Amino acid sequence: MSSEEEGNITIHVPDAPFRPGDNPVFDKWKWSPDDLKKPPIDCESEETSAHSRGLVRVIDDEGMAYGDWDPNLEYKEILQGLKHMVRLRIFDDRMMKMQRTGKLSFYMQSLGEECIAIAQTMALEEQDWIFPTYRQPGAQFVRGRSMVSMICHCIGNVEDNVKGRQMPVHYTYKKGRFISISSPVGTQFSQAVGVALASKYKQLNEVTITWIGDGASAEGDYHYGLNFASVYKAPVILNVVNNHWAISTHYNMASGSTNFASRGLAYEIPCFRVDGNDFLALYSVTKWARERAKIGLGATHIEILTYRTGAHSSSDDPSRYRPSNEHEFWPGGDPIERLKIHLIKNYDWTDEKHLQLENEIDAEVILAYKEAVKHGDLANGPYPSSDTIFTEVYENVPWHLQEQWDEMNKWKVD
Ligand SMILES: Cc1ncc(C[n+]2csc(CCOP(=O)(O)OP(=O)(O)O)c2C)c(N)n1
Ligand SMILES: [Mg+2]
Repeated sequence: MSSEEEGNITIHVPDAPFRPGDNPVFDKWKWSPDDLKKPPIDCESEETSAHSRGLVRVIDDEGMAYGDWDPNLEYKEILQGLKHMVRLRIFDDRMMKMQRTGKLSFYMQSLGEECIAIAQTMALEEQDWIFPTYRQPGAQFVRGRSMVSMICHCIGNVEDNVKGRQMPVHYTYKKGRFISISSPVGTQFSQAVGVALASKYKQLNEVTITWIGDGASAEGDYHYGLNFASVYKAPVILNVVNNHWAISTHYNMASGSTNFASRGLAYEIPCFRVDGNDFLALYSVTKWARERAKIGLGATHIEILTYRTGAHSSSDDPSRYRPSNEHEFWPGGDPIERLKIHLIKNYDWTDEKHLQLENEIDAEVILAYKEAVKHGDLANGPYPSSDTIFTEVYENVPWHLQEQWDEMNKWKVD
């Protein structure tokens, strides 16, 4: 008798719903922008129960914006959002090509997720703190970082602001309060709560935003963050980006529930599930969360529902583990296409203007790359000095590191 026949004692190990060769099917979305009203800013978490199980939307399938969550932004603000998103997509595309031709060692794209950090950072104030993952580089465009500086970092040349100490795309941008991305996933979640508490302690009008992936939300860091935010009412916006995949692992391995948003209700934190490819919905929910944090009512928890259209990184080949066309079936569509259609239908935007924008940005990226390599390319440098392994960590270098530094200097060639 097999163990299954003896009783239900085998461990259930979920598999992805679709594998290469399968025809992916997603349920058609049943939510429209009219479905969910904005709760009062001082609501109890329970009042967001429907919001956590439904989907906050503003832009419908035809590109029209309506409903209680419509932030009623001016045309120029929405256009600014579109420009940042197009900039990120073209930047990513060029950098991926640089990686493929050996000019960068590693790269990670935000393909299909460009909307998230851009819309949300635009909804914040400039003094607010950003604790990103590698999938939110777009926040830096909103905060004014130059592409040249970003490329210098990705190459690891002498102008890399982190002096070659980080992997490529593990940006940090002090002026924009964009905290260093860390390779161990999830660490930023509890750090963000700590910084938010520091802001509150100092009575500063600062809010902190952070993101974690569906996969990393299976880690303790996620729950520590939620718990501290709940207990101390930290002014923090806690986002889980559910893009369906954690490298090759489907989200059904990260949570036994298909809903990530409502997990925050157990911590009595208001929770929303938001269409992650809807610029206006993301902007609006983030504004709501910032307002609530600002008046001292604490954290908001948001599931951002999206789909990772690209590979996990330049080292990944998703055709090995999922249907290559799966993203085409995702009901959320493409964030840039959706905002573009919204602008064409409602404002002065046209396909021609969009194409011109793409061409301009492409030229801007090429120029930025040429400028960046003046400070060193991957093959030839110049690179940051090897001394930077030892500098800027301790005020006084401890003896055991000094010993290693001296040893290194004996062999040094740079
Ligand atoms: C603590 C830790 N475990 C494992 C890894 C390897 N790793 C890097 S990214 C990743 C997947 C993360 O997926 P998810 O959290 O869903 O974020 P996404 O890449 O989808 O944005 C894994 C397992 C890591 N970097 N750190
Ligand atoms: Mg993921």
